[in-house]
Amino acid sequence: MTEPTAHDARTATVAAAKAALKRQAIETPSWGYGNSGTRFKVFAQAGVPRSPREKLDDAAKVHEFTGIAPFVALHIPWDRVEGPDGYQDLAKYAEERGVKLGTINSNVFQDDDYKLGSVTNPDPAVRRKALRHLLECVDIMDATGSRDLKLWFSDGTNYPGQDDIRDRQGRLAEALQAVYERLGDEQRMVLEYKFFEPAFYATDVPDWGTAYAHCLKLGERAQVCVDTGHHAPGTNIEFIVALLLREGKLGAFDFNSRFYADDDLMAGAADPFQLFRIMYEVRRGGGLDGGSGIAFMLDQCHNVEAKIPAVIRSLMNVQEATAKALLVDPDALAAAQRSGDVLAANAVLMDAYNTDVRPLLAEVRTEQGLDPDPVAAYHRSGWAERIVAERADGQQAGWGA
Ligand code: PSV
Ligand code: MN
Repeated sequence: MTEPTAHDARTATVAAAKAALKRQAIETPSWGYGNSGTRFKVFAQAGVPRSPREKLDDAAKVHEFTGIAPFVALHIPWDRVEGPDGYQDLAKYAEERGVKLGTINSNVFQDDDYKLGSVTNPDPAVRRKALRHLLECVDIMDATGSRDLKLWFSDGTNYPGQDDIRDRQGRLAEALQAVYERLGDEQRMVLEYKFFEPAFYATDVPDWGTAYAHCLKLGERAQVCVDTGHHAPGTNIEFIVALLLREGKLGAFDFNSRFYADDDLMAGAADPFQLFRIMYEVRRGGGLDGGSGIAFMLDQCHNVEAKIPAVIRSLMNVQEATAKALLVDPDALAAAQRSGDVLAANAVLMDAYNTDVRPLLAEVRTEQGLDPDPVAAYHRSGWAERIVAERADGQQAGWGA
């Protein structure tokens, strides 16, 4: 038998990368299809959905052209539907269009009562109201068949002394415990952190450490959600990813890009190299293996760009970062690291990052019966023109700000 050559190793890496890329699934957010903006202005766009169903129609188109977006995340109350079977019917509607309802995102940040916080509010009546909403979200998960409940709290304080920081942690823990106890065996909660805004002095869940500490106490079905836009500039997000994966506590991603604040720009737009480094740590920690349990999701709004092509572009950016991460040669990297060859180790990563993976992804899509260029295929499809004509009347959906 002849020794395997470098060429054989490369062929095996590419084959494994293709298989992983074909398994990849990324949820798209219902709110990414609706109108959105900054606190200064929400710009309306022609053809924007007027209902949760129309958002699903758009999401289904995205999946049709990319093949990697089979789930759609809902945000309650932005996607509230009425009637005893409202959510079951919505789930059925989604399935008829080739997608499924995914993560249920709770919203305890857009009600006057929450001015001083939701689950950490000093007023027990407000805390009860917030908890009722979170439990209602689990009822909705039962109806939709969703696995994950996403929890993000805008809670925090603006001024030193405004409230007792320590007590607020206790109130938070109490609410999380109540939600955790309500979850079904197959359901999970993913706790998202964000270090600033709308509270600017002290945020109650500011970082991965706080989220991790709460999740650890709760148990296995409580996991941390990393929103890539929620860190201070310069934060090494891939380190957080590596650590959480190692501890079995990385439950979900909200992908987006951050230039200055929060999360409204396309994933991979601001810093594709950072996205690659994150995806490499995901791969290294087994997060790309089937059954890893990580919910990969976009959390973006498209304020000035066309929404559906922007969602498609974002998915392609995540896909490209993933493909590059999959091309890292683990044996060469490990050998360089073991021998302390700093430059060689760095070169292994950079070689993968600098590979043009677009031909590989075009091949993957062709093998899956998709158009190799999803954006062009979308533009050719006539969907954009159709929704502008059909959705001329009525109230466009927005994110409610
Ligand atoms: C908060 O900034 C956040 O990232 C949370 O995930 C919210 O639910 C989402 O944005 C709304 O877009
Ligand atoms: Mn988020």
